[in-house]
Amino acid sequence: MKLTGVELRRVHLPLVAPFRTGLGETSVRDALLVRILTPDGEGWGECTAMTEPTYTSEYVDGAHHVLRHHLLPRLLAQPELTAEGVGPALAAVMGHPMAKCALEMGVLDAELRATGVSLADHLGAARDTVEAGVAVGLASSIPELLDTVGRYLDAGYRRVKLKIQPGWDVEPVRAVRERFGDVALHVDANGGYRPGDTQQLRRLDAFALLMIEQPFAADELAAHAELARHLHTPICLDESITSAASAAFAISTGAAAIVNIKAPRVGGYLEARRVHDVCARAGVPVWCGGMLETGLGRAANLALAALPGFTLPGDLSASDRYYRTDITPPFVLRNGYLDVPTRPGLGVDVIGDVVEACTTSVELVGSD
Ligand code: OSB
Ligand code: MG
Repeated sequence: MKLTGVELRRVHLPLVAPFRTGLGETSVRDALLVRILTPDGEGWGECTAMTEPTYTSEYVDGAHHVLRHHLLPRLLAQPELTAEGVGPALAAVMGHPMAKCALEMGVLDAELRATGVSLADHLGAARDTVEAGVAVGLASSIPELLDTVGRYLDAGYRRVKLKIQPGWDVEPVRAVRERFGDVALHVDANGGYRPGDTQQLRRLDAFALLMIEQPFAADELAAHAELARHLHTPICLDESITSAASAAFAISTGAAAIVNIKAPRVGGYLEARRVHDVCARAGVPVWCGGMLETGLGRAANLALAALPGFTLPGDLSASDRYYRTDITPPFVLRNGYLDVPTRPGLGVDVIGDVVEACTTSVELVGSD
């Protein structure tokens, strides 16, 4: 396949409610979409970098720049391209996995649409529905938190993840346990604790949590392994896992008993499948993380989450948990599950009018 051009498009989508974590607050998703143009048809990808570089070092303006000036020239110079070839074609550029993921996703969509294969089948999906979980941000009070969690449980979500930070941990978890009983519950700290906080984290052992996600900074692998020796609650790593190799190493050191797989964080859906394979061989359960994606990223995440090793519910929620109007037909909950798209490629089409209406900039980069 020869690329004839790539469109970079920024869209602003207001969230139905602000999402607050220890990293900051998001109320509008400033998403960067790529449209891959080929003589055999087009494909869409989504770059999930956030507005600010607070989750990892990537952020949307930086991703836009590296795509425009470093990644697209390399990709467009390829005489022939396959989705498998995207990673190697971009390997000379260090880092920027979310920007790279968007391009590989767009090429996968174009290639699989042209050959009539769904992303789920291509990756090796083992199921056609996926259990839906929901991530709940920091709240301003316990009553407000209980109200939010109650509404999600009423909607059918099968697992709740609470964002925590020092000063907002044991009390909110206790309150949710007391009110909602043995609901599947876990917490995510986005690296907000320090190794000296071990005694405080041990207090969470009283609440039968499924896991505690990323208590310490991304590079604190030894500290996570040490914490695991003092905690009954399993430790899950998110930010620390940047590739299949880093997953294998984290598991071997005892730093990760569970892995959150986000394709954008590891450079694409093909590397995400390799992370899944490494974890499956080690007997480590995985689940699919989210980045407040539009329907494009959600479609791809559902395909990934249908692989056999994804044995825990992910941060995969219905479109209406994020957006009043999504850029694809909305994903809806059915008895707490979401359908895995079955049509070729990502299996979803963007709605032209909606995309146009929320576009803030668009640039077409040609092959010469
Ligand atoms: O840590 O999983 C995280 C969103 C942005 C950056 C980091 C994270 C998140 C989420 C969102 O938790 C979950 C979702 O998309 O539903
Ligand atoms: Mg996380």
